[in-house]
Amino acid sequence: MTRITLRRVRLPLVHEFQTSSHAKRFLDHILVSIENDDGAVGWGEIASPSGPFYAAETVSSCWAVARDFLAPLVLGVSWDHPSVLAQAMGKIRGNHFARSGFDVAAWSLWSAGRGESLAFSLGGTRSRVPAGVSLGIEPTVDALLEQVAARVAEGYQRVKLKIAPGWDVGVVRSVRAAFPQMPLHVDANGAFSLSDISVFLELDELGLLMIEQPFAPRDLLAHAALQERISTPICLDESIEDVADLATALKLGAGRVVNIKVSRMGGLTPAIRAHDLARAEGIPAWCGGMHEFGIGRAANVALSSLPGFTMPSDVSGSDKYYARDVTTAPIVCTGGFVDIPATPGLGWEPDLAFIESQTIDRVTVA
Ligand code: OSB
Ligand code: MG
Repeated sequence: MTRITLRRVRLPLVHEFQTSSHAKRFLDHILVSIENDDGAVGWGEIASPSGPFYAAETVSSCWAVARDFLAPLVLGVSWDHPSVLAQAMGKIRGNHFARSGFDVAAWSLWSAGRGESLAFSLGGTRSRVPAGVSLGIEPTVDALLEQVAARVAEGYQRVKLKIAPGWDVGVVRSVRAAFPQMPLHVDANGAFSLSDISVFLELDELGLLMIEQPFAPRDLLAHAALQERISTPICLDESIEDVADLATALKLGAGRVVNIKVSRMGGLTPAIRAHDLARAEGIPAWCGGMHEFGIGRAANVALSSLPGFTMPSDVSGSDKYYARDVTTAPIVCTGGFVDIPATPGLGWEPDLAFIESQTIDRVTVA
């Protein structure tokens, strides 16, 4: 590598997104571009939330770690496969969102250099990804029902609802009543505890595909205890930061489905390992998202082409979040599917002029 550029890019959200912890109107993500000795450039995205509410990282912490530790490390490693770079980055503890941006950039560069699509390079077997959509907490149940109706009309194959204490069984029951057959699941982002077990016993009656991350990320025993009491599969998200976490969770019976996120795992390389373990253990997997801009979203689409992703992934079209995305063409969801590009590399081209116009901070490390 000869040069690495980090750009902090701000895009407005078309619809405010509210979770159990916070509300967002715009997002700042960090785009990572790495340039090799031949002048070829690979792009990745650090899609950390701005605050430390989903994971410990923030955009600012990612910026500092990327500039001061990851970029110098990556410049000093010679690698012939992205997994070699991932191994070298393993020297840096945690900071998975930051690492992920570099890992995706390496995979983009490598697959493009071989003339292969990113999905093919990763071992993907699918030509299109079934798309699910994630809906935040709305001011009213009616507003949520409107959102669900709009997404179902667009063809999304399953709907996930964010829940939080007070916005739980009642809301989910209303959505279920209006859409009796729709594949539906809920995501608590760890906002409950075992003392709320009655909420989950009631949710267990609503025919949900899964209940995502009911309890605090590190509390695998609480998830195992709940899974013993309910028949709806528990899906872990925040709990699974590496493959060892997944192995431990499965051994404990803490869940029966796994959401594999490129960002949370620290990149495509560890995400593939988690996929391989889930598949070997017969655990259904799907690819989660972090409201990625087009570059991170393209990586999610490519990952979702692996055979173990047997459930719809959170790979909405760009238009669900952004009026204009950072790629020259947006990622589109048609009839409930996102097509996997066959063109070499990431499959969507960064729109450099637009990216520059939205850049609020930039640094080059050489
Ligand atoms: O828990 O899956 C989550 C977004 C930010 C933080 C946490 C989560 C999410 C999503 C986004 O659900 C889904 C998407 O990117 O489409
Ligand atoms: Mg989640």
